[in-house]
Amino acid sequence: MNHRPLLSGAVALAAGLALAGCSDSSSGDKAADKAADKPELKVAGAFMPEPAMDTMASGFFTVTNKGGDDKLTSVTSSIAQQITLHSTKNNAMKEQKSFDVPANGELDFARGGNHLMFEELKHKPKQGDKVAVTLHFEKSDPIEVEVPVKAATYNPKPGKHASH
Ligand SMILES: [Cu+2]
Repeated sequence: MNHRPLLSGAVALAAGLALAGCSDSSSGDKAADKAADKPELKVAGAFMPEPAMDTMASGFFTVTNKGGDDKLTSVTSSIAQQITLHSTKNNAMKEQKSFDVPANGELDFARGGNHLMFEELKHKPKQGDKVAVTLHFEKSDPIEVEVPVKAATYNPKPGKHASH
């Protein structure tokens, strides 16, 4: 129950409208919604390193889950034309269609690992800015996150650092 200020709500609404044409998942049957397995998601530690390029930026965060399993299916923001989900393995990035948010577990995005790729930026974010981003899940309602833009080298989890 983390209520966001009105502004990000408006942004999310706009993003939702823009996306409406892409969604064909209105056929979800509520009966399959087992109450006991309901995911309980929380997003923390979000940040975007100030991008070096005008067109592309990356983003990181952690989703913790105190309930049943879920899936991160897409991410939207009014700042970018497209946001893709990437994993990194052996220093090679790979685009993913979705990421599992395991039951009673977490989905971690960190430098050198999973990351968001903001493509075709509408403007270049600067350190100190906040970027409104909406995370979309298979089961849970979308979660809005105000992602702070940090220094280009910012890394809160240096232990996981790898070149990227
Ligand atoms: Cu990438």
